Amino acid sequence: MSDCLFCKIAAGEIPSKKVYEDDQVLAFCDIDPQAPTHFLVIPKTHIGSCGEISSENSAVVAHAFEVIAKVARDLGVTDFRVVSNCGPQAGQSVPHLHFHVLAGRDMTWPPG
Ligand code: DGP
Repeated sequence: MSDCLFCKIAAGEIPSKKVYEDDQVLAFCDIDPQAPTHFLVIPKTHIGSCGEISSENSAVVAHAFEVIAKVARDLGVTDFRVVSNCGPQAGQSVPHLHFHVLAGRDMTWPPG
């Protein structure tokens, strides 16, 4: 999508601090970190949110979770939280599927 912020980051049109990249996904540091480690993993293809995951596109979602585990291992992180906000009421501000990965501090439950 031409007007999507994360599509532009995936395409390299907007700079980001990358922690991992391959042909399917990009992982990069969140601009407003909520924990000592806070990166986002996005599919390079546009999927609006978790609500748009289907059998047609779920392979990239599975791959994103492999990448989450790999990046966590590479960073030496063993305890972490994965969050995906779906829709504005749930706190989604960027309408391109992304998984927050947060680590390095105690987490509370339930999330606010
Ligand atoms: P959410 O609110 O769940 O849709 O998460 C969107 C996240 O994206 C939020 O934590 C801040 C981050 N973010 C927004 N704009 C940018 C940007 O231009 N660069 C980076 N690195 N992160 C961004």
